Amino acid sequence: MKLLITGGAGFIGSNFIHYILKEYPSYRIVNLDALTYAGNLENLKEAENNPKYKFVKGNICDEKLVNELMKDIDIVVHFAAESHVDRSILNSGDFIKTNINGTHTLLEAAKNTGGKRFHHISTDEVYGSLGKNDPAFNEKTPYDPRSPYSASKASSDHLARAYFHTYNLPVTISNCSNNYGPYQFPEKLMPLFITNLMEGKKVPVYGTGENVRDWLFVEDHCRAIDKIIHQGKIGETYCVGGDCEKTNLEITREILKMMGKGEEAIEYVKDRPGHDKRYAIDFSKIKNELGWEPKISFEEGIKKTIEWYKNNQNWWRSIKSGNYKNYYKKQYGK
Ligand code: NAD
Ligand code: TDX
Repeated sequence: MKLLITGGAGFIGSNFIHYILKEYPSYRIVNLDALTYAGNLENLKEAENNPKYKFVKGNICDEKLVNELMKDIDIVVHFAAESHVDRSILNSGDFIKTNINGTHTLLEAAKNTGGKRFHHISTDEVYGSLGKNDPAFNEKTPYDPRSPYSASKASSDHLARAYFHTYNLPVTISNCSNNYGPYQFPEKLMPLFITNLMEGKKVPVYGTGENVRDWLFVEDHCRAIDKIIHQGKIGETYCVGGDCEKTNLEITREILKMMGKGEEAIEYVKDRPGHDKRYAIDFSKIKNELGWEPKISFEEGIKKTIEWYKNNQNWWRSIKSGNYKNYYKKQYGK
């Protein structure tokens, strides 16, 4: 089995590559990543010398490159995206290019090279924002994206589904809730707060901190994707979640407690424009049909995550200082 993994130098993609190399040592992996600000080859140091793993620096919008790579693979697992909501609010151009045009380029290439198996990684944010007592999102929830990021991901989901219906492309889609764990770029809530506290800085809570997210440890997400690419039904969508709804303040206080800090480390800042109130996922479909459910409790996951950031200070300090961008040059001489 040969996998084309897009965006494998990012947070979830790199965790997935480590997962596959460990669980399926006979599989071959090609990692296509443009190394945007979010791509970091240091995430893949341990894979670099594995003969089953190959890195290709390139853009998923590059039709020629994508067509060439697609010829020789069995399945695409498509992670590459612009992924940060706040950046999409400041400047959405790259979100449209990568998340919509990039996904379209990959789908076209998969169609034109004999109909390659295609798994599209998406987010719960396409379903919009829930009220306090609304039932959790499921696969039938109507789309209602509310940020440029979620609108671009919603478009890519529609394209993926359209390629299944129109061209019989063997597509599956997963819509997952907030991930956390090792290698997450320190712009997202958990790694930003953990690393700020290690640097003696405050943590910026947006608004009143009452927004709710459903948290899933990244390794559990990798296991869900494993189930879907091996046993998932073609044409289907699977919602993946952590059964772990928490307000941002609850998360913040848990991190403060575990890091021996008090409330004075919180700085309440201006709210995110259009800030979605609550996300929650009903994952009964993947549980009943594929036997997946999260294994790692929040207590265990957050402990592992904080430990990882404590033990890998070079990793995040080199990101915060900007030095991580030299790694590619050092390794590949370009
Ligand atoms: P990330 O921002 O950490 O990584 C994205 C990766 O994609 C980077 O390595 C980047 O270099 C690469 N990339 C960006 N544009 C590219 C392009 N045009 N061509 C090639 N490579 C490009 O993102 P992440 O958090 O790992 O998210 C991965 C996927 O999972 C995304 O599709 C995201 O929408 C989805 N998702 C994320 C979460 C979450 O909590 N992080 C939850 C649900 C779904
Ligand atoms: O500094 C901060 N302060 C703060 O209060 C940051 C960065 C975030 N927040 C809040 C905003 C959200 O309510 O914390 C919550 C989580 O924020 P992010 O980490 O930016 O994640 P979110 O916007 O929920 O989106 C994430 O989950 C779904 C990923 O970034 C997306 O890629 C994924 O699709």
